[in-house]
Amino acid sequence: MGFLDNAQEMLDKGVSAAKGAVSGVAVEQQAFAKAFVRLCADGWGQGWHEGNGGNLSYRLAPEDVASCRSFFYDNPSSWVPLGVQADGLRGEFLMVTAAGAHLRAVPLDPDAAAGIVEIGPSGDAWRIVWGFKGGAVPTSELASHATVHAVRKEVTGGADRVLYHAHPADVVALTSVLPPDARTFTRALWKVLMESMVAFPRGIGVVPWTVPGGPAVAAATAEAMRSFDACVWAHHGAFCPGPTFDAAFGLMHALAKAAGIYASVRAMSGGEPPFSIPDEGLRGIAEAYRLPVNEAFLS
Ligand code: 2HA
Ligand code: ZN
Repeated sequence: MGFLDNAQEMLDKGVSAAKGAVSGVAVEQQAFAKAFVRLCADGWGQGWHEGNGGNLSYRLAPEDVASCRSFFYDNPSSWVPLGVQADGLRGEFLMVTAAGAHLRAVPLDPDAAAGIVEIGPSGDAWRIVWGFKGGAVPTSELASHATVHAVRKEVTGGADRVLYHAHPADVVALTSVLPPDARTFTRALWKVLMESMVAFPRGIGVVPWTVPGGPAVAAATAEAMRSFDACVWAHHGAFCPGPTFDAAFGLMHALAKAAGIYASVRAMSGGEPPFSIPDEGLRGIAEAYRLPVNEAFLS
């Protein structure tokens, strides 16, 4: 065997050793879990997560499942009914925050304040395969997360993996001023801040007041998420999806900022903004940035 053959063999061995090492990285140290934790810390920093407010989920990619599987519990929990039918999620794995967990605690104890559930082969049940230490269970909004993940997986061809629920104060405040109507809400935000159109060109859906946690809010949110970029729950908060944690967080941030600007303009002027981006200006932004704009909301 010549020197080069030997070098190649050593290289191959090195590569397979490195692959082995990657599959041995603890769940908390894997890239998706670190990004999950970072979003929780960032959301807390924004003031969007009073007490146990808000929750987060991530649909694991096949490579994430492969690199986590050796850390999954030998004996997963028993199957628990999801309360909704999420056919598109059969056999998928979701990392989600725990019910009652404070998002600020996720960076301290990711395997107690969050965990991974497997969705059963019938799409109507879940079981814990990692995390949720100390008797924790998934977020009370798991039904909404699962239903919306199934819809976003379908409408984005599998691209969307993150779903973020937060309680930004100005977004919630707006739902006590504007009617629970997607067109009114979207146009109000588009017209006071140029970036709004760029961040949510398809618009913001609004679910009128509904008791959270059950199948009714899950169905209404999933319906809104079929066509809109994000969804607001009246007198409660917002749901933002995305292909990455940064995208979902950025969308929530843009929505919160636009709502804050609209709220301060109304406070300053005592009513509807006296000056704002005209309808032809909205169309101009959509054209300049080639945005998949919701034409029905342009005028
Ligand atoms: O997890 O935000 O909607 C607490 C909530 C419920
Ligand atoms: Zn909430």
